[in-house]
Parts: sequence; C-alpha cells; structure tokens
Amino acid sequence: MTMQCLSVLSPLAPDTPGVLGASLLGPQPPAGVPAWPLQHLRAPLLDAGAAPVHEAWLVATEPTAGTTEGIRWRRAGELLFGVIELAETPDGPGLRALSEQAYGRIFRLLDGQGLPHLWRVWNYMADIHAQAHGLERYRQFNLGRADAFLQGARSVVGRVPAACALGLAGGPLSIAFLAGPTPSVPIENPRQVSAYHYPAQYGPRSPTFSRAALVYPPGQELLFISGTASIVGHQSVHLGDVLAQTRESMDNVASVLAQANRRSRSGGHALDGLSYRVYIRHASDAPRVQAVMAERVGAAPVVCLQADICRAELLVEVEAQGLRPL
Ligand code: 3EB
Repeated sequence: MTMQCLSVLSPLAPDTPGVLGASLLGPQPPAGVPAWPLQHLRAPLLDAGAAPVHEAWLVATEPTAGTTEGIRWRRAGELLFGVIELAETPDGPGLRALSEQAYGRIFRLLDGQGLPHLWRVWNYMADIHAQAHGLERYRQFNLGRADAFLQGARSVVGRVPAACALGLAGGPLSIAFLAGPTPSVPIENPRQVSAYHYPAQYGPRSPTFSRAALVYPPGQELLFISGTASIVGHQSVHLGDVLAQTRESMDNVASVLAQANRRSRSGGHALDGLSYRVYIRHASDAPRVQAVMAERVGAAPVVCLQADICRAELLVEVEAQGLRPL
C-alpha cells in the first residue's frame, strides 16, 4: 500500500479512484457531496487569482468507508482519514464540551478500528478569540481536547499528534485527522517550549500537539510540521510586524525540520521539498508574507488562507508536510 498526497486544483472529479479523504480550501460550496470525507475550509484564499484548492490523500487500493458517531471516515489498509464537524447551537454544549465529545468519538473510532495512533489533526473553529464563561474559546477548546486525550488513555505530553488549530469566520467545530497502526515519532523545536508545557498564562490546559511528527505509511516517511508561528520560548515575538513574524515562523520551521531530519529514515526532507499551508490574519498582509515564503522555500507549493491564529497577536502561521519513499 503506497500513499501519496496530491495537491491539485479543483475540480477533483467526484469519481476519482483511491481517495482516502481530502480538504477543500476556498469559500465556494463544494460541487456535490463527495464520496470521501472532506474537510471544507470556507476561508478566503489569498493567492492572486487562486482557484479553490483540493488536497486529496490518494491510496493505491480502493478504501472502505463508514460513518461512526458522526465521523465520516475512510480506511485503506491500516491508514484512516476522518472528518467530524459539530455545529454549535445556543442551547447545546459549549466549545469545551463539544471538543471533548469530538475527540472522545475519534478515539473510540480509532480504538474500534485497531488503529489507535493519531498522526495529524487539523482543527478549525469559529470565533477563536471570543470569550465564553470568562475564558477565550481557544482555551476552552484546549480544555476539552486535553480532557478527551486523558479519557481516551492517551498521553497529553510527549507522543502527541502534529496539529494546527485556527479560527474561521463561521462554521462548525471541524476536525480532520489521519491515523495509523504505528506510533508517530514526535519532534520538538529547541527554539520553542513544547506547546504541551506552555505555562498557565496561556490557559488552564496546555495545547496537545507536537511541533512535528514523522509517521510511516508502508514504504514511506511522511513528515508533518504543525502550525508554526512567531513564538520563541513560549512568547510571541515581533508584535505588529508581519514580515518579521513570517521570518521567525520560517526560522522555526527550519529548526524543527533539522530536528526531524536527525530522526529521518528517508534521507531527510528539504525545506523546498515540502508543501505549505500559510494562515494569514489580515488579507492585506498576503503579499508581504508571500514574498518571505518565496525567499525561504523557492518554488515549493504554498497555499495562503485568511484565518485567525490562536493568539490574537500572531499575524501568520505556517504548516508543512512532505512525503518521501523509504
Ligand atoms: C503555537 O505554536 C501556535 O492548538 O493544536 C499551532 C499548532 C498552534 C497547533 C493547536 C496551536 C495548535 O502555539 C498555535
């Protein structure tokens, strides 16, 4: 079973074979309901003239599919991709409880499938900075996520998945994930305090993610670099300066990449061999961010989206992934 990530402009034909799951970036409605789990980020695309971007995980054999506790998932061999979207309603549970429920369902699914290891998680929510019960909603999310990890008998430090968590203008709590049969190799960044050890000033429960993860689909090495921002130690730096924040974020990406390459079994990943998703708080900053990205990653694919990074002072966040044969 080989697996490759293919980034293509849509339309991704609805009868494309071997799609494990996909994400659709861009504000337009998807053309019909796809047969595979799809995470649709209804966020403005900031690349000049950009058409909606479909990023599909393709596998060599046709996957099996299911819907379990509201999670749409597909499985091929021992790889599983799923999407859960939970709407928030006025009299429903708050974001903390909803996040705990979502992750609780994911862990039950993975345990039931015998694929307990969460490799990469993509988290999106509305109004990430709004206050709820005296606590910022991102911090509510962190409470619910960490509680679910503990409930699901998962560690909240050390071997935790690579992830991102962004705010969008609206929509449900949306969580996509890739899971497999083997533990990931978590990678931390010596320039940054591990997020799971952030001090309490950033919220009552630290975020549950690793700075990067190496994971091993059969015959391949997949590197996921988590959402990476202008944070040194545990502090946000270069307040109000989007150019400097982008450079610092890329210094962090380069640093975590170097750490990952120390553990790599594929000969190592290059900065210009990864594909990037960049979240930009203010659409008008896109040209400046794109200029820094071009300087740092050359012709590597970069998709820029408008989104809210989880600390109000952060203007940009970069994530990346790369796949190499073993
Ligand atoms: C940071 O370094 C920036 O809560 O899952 C990046 C990646 C961030 C993942 C998460 C948050 C998350 O703290 C924010």
